[in-house]
Amino acid sequence: MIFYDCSTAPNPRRARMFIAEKGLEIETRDVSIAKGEQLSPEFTAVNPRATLPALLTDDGEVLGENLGIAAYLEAKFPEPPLMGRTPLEKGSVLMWNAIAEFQGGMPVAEVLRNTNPHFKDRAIPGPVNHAQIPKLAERGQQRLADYFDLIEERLQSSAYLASDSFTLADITGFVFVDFARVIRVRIPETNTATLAWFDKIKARPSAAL
Ligand SMILES: N[C@@H](CCC(=O)N[C@@H](CS)C(=O)NCC(=O)O)C(=O)O
Repeated sequence: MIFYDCSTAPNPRRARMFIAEKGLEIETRDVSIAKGEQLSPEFTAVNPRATLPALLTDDGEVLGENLGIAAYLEAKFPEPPLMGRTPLEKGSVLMWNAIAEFQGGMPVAEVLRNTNPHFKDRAIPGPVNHAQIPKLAERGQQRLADYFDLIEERLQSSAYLASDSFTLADITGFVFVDFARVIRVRIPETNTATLAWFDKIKARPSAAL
């Protein structure tokens, strides 16, 4: 297998953490988004969708979405389970993973990619260029505030996002909460359950990679 990573970006970090939590060592190639290498002919020959992470599997196929990569590795290396043990847990992991991605990660991306000049005409990742829409940044700030309320309520009664143990949903949640620093947003000081959850995950060796 070959893991295509980018050390500075949040989505590849999710896969990097998942691989580390599984205790796997996979040959890794770093693709620099800052240098635009994801759009190079060399990388689009690997992943035509021009996004990271990507995983070249043992079957010679390329998986280019976090959820696809995680599902593949979970099926191939079931221990430790990171996508739920029971039917209910499996459903809950995918539900909270989607919430963390679309209600947590997406608002951060909406703010960053629609305001930062570095992302001019690159408001959406992928091979096609898209213009920035600054109004989306305002909406993103509000959505992120709502998301912090939502996970605080959940974490007041649950040790982790999807269940009582650490899962893929916590990796996604942690990575995007941490990445919100790029738009100068932090966990509100009053959200004590979220702060405790964040510190607990930050202490895991996989979070330092
Ligand atoms: N839903 C995808 C998102 C992948 C994604 O958007 N990755 C970003 C890095 S965080 C990217 O490849 N950006 C390339 C670009 O900005 O051109 C996944 O989970 O893998």
